Amino acid sequence: MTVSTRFALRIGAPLVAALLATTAAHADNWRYAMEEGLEDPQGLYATKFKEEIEANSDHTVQIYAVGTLGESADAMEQAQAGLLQFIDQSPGFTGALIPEAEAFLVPYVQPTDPKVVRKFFKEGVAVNEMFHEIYREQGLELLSVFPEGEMVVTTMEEFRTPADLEGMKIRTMTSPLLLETYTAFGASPIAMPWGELIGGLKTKMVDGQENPAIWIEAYDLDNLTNVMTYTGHGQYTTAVMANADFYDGLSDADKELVQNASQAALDYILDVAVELDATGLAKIKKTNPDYVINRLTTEERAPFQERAKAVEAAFVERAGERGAAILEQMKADLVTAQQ
Ligand code: 6CS
Repeated sequence: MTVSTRFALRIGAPLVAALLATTAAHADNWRYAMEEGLEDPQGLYATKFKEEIEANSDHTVQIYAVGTLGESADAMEQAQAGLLQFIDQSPGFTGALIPEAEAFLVPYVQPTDPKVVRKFFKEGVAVNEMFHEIYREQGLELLSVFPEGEMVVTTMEEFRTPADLEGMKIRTMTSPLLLETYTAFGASPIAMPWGELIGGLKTKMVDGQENPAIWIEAYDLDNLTNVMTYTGHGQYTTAVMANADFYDGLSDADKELVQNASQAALDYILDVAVELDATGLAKIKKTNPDYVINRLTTEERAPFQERAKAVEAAFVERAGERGAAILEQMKADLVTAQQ
């Protein structure tokens, strides 16, 4: 007879069941860090995730917004060390750690048409099936990947050709592929964390940057530059992860809770992301009527697309066969999503 059976016989089965139930319902406070504020896309996702967890369990979720735990790279170290249970970090930063994540940054592979974006992220094979194992290798359980809007370049001067970009210092996030992209596009890129960008624009350390319209409007980047240009080269993508050891240590019920909350938050953000993109642009037009908004024509995009081939080659060189397979699948997913 095992110790637990003897113990159960002594104190009675109902009491044992009650004790086990208490243990199972043990309430934890889970820490969740993100790169944005509560009103921004990452904040809307995180709030929905928190609501779902708290409505369906005794656990609580504490959200740490941008700036509260350092820069993106600092938060990632804390998540990998298990000090944070959840983290939202974008491939624009994760690419420095996981080269395959830079697939989301390769120019002219991501969808920009709002009708296509939802399908690409919701049903795409690459997004939903090919990254899980890769993030696991870095101690991360990938939960959701979602878009925040088309990438737009804001600069002091107008540009329509790679030659126009010559000499312009463009700030990028810290994934190496972004430096390669803007070098290929003709500019002089400088990688820096988010916390340095506004100061960098004010002191003229950089002349421009790229981000989606919702973010440009929310953080006043339009008032620090003169022109915004739609080049059609990318979609701002972000990803939510859990610390893998923490996730593996959860009960089956809590794993299901986390997966369900992630799914609900993903469905929600996929519905609002496209709307947010349009809202950001409309607000810029209203509050900053003199701001120049250019959209490159198909002909004007062609030389940038041509130069993007070298960026793709740099991606494959770093991310290897696995990266190449992801990129091919993304291209196929794009075609499927466009149908
Ligand atoms: O440019 C950046 O660094 C930031 N852009 C967005 C849209 N979200 C967070 C990130 O840090």
